[in-house]
Amino acid sequence: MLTIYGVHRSRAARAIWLANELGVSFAHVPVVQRYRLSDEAASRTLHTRSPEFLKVNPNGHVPTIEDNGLVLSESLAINLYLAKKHGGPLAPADLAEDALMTMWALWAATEVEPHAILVLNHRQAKSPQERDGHAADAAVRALRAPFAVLETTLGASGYVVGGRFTVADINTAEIFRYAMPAPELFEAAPRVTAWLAACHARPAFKRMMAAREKEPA
Ligand SMILES: N[C@@H](CCC(=O)N[C@@H](CS)C(=O)NCC(=O)O)C(=O)O
Repeated sequence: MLTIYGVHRSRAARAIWLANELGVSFAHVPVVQRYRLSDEAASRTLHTRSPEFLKVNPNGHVPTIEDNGLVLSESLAINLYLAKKHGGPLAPADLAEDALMTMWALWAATEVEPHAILVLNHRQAKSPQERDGHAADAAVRALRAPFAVLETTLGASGYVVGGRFTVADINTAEIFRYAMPAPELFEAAPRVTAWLAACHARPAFKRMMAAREKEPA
């Protein structure tokens, strides 16, 4: 039995979207980020610094999964594992595709996510005091090159790897989603825009987002 730890309003969304795509049933443990809770709320909510959760992931981060005794963290590694375990079109068809999917996951995590998170945080922070326009603009500038790389990659087939929708699209799309508060990046990259819209039109993504909307913001 698969258990996914982490609220939908976290990187656990990535694993939940993939599990929905695979049609794999799972138990969901909605661990909340500690920083989102007041001390009072934290005393009655399972969160990322709760002692019982730290036993599962000493890093104090979600997502984490447990799958028949395997405990795994890091959202993109979780998705690669689940895709390979269950097979089918989402999974790599051979060693070369496996290598490419690993490469794109590491690329997205290292070249894109640090900047995309800054765009999200500084353009979408709830309070204007938390927004730093200069930091957001610098992150947008840093993202122009990776957006151009993905734009070229998608030109061949419309997908990241293998000419079909795979776990590589899910992992990459979930990171590019963070950059959505920067429409100027998408205006300059029509294929990336169409690809992300197609990813977001998938029933499995919509199901995850519908559950996410029900959670407190
Ligand atoms: N690289 C990790 C990052 C995990 C991460 O930072 N998760 C955030 C939620 S999206 C978290 O758990 N934050 C809680 C905290 O820092 O207390 C991954 O992709 O899984």
